Amino acid sequence: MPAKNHLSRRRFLLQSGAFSALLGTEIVFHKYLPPGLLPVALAETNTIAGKDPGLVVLNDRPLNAETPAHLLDDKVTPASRLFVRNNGIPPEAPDSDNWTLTISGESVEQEKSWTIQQLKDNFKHYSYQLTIECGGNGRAEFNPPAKGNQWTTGAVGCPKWTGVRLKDVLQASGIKPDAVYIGYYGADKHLSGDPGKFPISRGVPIHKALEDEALIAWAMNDEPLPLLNGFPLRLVFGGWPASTSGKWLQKIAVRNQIHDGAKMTGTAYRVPCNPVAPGSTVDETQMCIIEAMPVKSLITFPKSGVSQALTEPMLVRGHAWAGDKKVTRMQLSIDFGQTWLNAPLSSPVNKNAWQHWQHKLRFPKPGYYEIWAKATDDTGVSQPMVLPGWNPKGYLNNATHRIAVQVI
Ligand SMILES: Nc1nc2c(c(=O)[nH]1)N[C@H]1C(S)=C(S)[C@@H](COP(=O)(O)O)O[C@H]1N2
Ligand SMILES: [Mo]
Repeated sequence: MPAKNHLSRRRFLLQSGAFSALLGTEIVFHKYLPPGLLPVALAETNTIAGKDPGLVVLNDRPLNAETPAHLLDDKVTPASRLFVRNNGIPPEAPDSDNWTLTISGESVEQEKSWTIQQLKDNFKHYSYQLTIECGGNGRAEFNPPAKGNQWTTGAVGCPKWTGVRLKDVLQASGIKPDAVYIGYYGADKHLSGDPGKFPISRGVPIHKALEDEALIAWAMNDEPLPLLNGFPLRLVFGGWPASTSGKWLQKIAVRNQIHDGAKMTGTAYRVPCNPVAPGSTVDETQMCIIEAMPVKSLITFPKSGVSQALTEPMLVRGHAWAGDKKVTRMQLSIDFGQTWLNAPLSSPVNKNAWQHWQHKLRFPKPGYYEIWAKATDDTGVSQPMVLPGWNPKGYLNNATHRIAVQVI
């Protein structure tokens, strides 16, 4: 359902006079506020439990909210600043003590269920910082437009996750040699209310599932997962479309074929195998499943629109990531891409973690500038300056991030 519903609910609150309470202060000229007009302060904030008020709600049923770039400045994304992407209705109050994870499917020797305590007791714990990014991050810029949440740049984050290795748990159930894929099932409900339907059930090829960094996680930044991010248990596959990182995880099926759950088929999370003209209709047989995400970066400091004194150098910083690869070069431009400066770049703390870069910039004279940021991965592939290949669902937009600067 579109975001306007969300707004109309807020308008209702306004009519009932509750807005002053939400703002925490009196709206002095309340009687002159045109009916239906949202106080700016409220339009710019949200009231999602446990989330930073700066997250921007794109849809309220299901809930989808993204994080403005300047709120992603932390090296380790705080739970309060990790985006939320829901396809269905999350479980209301999951009972973590009695939660079970079942490993099943045609390619395991033996179906097995584990409580979270059993997972904690039977397997070694690992913590990794893993970047998760929605495959549709950046969708808003595609033209012709693609349906779906109009993510700008904020459906990405890199918290520290703790749990057990998926491979250890799979091996304890015995994986048959014909295993090719895993598929997850979560406890969220389909929007239709039909209990027979899953809102989403995706997965990854077995080689990704068996990597050291593929986790069944119960913690984010040493705290239990936030409910909206999958409490009490979720999968985390860093560097791949975050749609593979199943939340409210109840079951993993080890498959002897490519998993065919909800949103694995048709055009969902697929792009044309070969480039197509914008607006084309693409035959399903010509669509390929998205695997590792492409190289990308964000400027997280300063905030776009900042004023900068000409006499001072300006500190600019952010993160860069490249799916399963490493970022090897980070470049900045203040002249719309005519010339580029190399910015020092850190190594990732572990595979699939984003890297950090920073640089001090000087400007030749007062006026309007844009800072463009471009990352290059270890195979020499760089971010495109404008939009990458158009695709029907608007996935994989890794165009350079730009911010505006006023030099005075
Ligand atoms: N069970 C379940 N898992 C899910 C989803 C969902 O709707 N239900 N959404 C997926 C998608 S599309 C994304 S981008 C990520 C978002 O993770 P986050 O909400 O923790 O940021 O979760 C994935 N896992
Ligand atoms: Mo997603």
